Amino acid sequence: MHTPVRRALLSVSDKTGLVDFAKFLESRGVDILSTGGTAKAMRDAGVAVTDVSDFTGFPEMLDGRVKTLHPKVHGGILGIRGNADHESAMSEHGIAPIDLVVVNLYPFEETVAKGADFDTCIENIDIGGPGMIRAAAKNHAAVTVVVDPEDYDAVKEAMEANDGDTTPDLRKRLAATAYARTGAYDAAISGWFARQVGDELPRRFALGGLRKQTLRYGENPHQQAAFYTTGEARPGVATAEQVQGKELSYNNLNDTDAAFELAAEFDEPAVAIIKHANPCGVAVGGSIVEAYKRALACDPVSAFGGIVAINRPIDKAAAEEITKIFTEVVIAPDADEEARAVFAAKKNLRLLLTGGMPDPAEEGLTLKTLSGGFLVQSRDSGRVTESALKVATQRQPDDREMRDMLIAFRICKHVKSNAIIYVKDGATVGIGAGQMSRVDSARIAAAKAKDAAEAAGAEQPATVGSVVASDAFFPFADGLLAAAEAGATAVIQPGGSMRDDEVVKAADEKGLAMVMTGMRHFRH
Ligand code: 93A
Repeated sequence: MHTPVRRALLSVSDKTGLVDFAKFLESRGVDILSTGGTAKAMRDAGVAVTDVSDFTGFPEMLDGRVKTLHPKVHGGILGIRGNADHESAMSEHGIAPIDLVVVNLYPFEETVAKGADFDTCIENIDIGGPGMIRAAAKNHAAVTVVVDPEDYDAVKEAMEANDGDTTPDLRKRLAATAYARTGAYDAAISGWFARQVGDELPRRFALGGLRKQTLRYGENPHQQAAFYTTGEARPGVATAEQVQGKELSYNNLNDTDAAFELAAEFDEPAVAIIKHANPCGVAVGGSIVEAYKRALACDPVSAFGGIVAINRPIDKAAAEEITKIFTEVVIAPDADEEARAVFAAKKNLRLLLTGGMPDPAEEGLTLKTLSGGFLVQSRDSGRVTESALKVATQRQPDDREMRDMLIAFRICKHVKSNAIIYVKDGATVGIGAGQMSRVDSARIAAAKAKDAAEAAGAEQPATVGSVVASDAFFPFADGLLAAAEAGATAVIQPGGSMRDDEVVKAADEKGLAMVMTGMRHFRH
């Protein structure tokens, strides 16, 4: 059935592209209905508009809370075309069909993000808009619904190509977009309400996202993938500006996020180099170029093709050092002109600038899917301070050991379990990640340190005289003994194993200092 668009209702908060689109509709002889601010914007541009209040014979009222909530609007959208009963009811009640609904919603998410007060947030909950969007999408057989200005062109093209009509396929695609929008909108409202009463994990958990980017593929080329943003304002991969370089891949995004969140853990200048979502080198303190060199020295073989995150603006010296080896992505809050010029010579290197660092202690949720559902937990913002540590051994750690242990334990949080981290003078010197047994992680970290020492022509591995952190307790003494053998002098671990006594005894026998954090940092 040919159903050209004859009447459209436009009611938009985001007025991007509105006037152009309205002029197009007018040029095709479409009657335009509209609400207060939207009508004014079009009239100011010389477009002829009928106010919805004239169409319904009912004024906008209650401070705009009731504008379009009227049977003449909803009947005009929902009535089934070609259905004799619907058509006779519509004509009996003077309801004219509405064929195109262009609505975008009160900016609830932006209002919350701006830190508006409770009442302002409440007033920004759009009721009439979602009602019209959902009605139009339901009646997509005859009605076209547009919720994003970026879809105006698709509607325009379809109407031009189809003598004023749109196509069923386009209407279905726009209906899918419409329900995704109202779903995400309600998810934002629901999450906000739950947070008002401290209920971050409510019985019903809604989630919404906006596709930021369609990715070439997922973790592997045979998987499809896209990057969705939730609108959270946290500085990071979702909000960063990509200054140069090829498009980011799925794995790039995942690794870059891991790298940046790790660099954000430290107040002092810090550099993290990431491969496959695990760090292969982290260094804290000094200038960023020094920190980069020390992070790189931990495992220069793995760092090739890695992701570098820095918690300070990048200068020329650091940029020159970073570009000496192949690096996939660099992420930092900023880069000065000279540093940008150095990176610009490496066309493929992706440079992401975030404008700031996220607060590592900020509350928030993380999510993981599994078959048939998803797991939600609060972000691991746990931190141990020196005063919370309990020394379990006869020997007390010295100041240098204490500083390095705290750095090592903080890094643990960002390493796949089982994690064993050796740190010396603020830099990792051995990282064991993702092993099924803790003792293997301890051995792998030490073996990698040995390899790095041999490659650098050093007399002994850098683990000699280091400290070691374990993300969870040592279930047996073997992991600790492996660390002692590698030359570690102090150990930081949560404690709490059935065999803590055995582990403490082994540490005492080896003359190690060991502290218990009482906090675990699993990451699976
Ligand atoms: O307060 S509402 O929920 N009540 C309504 O009846 C209603 N109808 C449309 N908000 C309503 N709208 C929204 O007004 C639209 O979704 C749109 O975001 C906004 C456009 O208002 P104006 O045309 O005055 O700028």
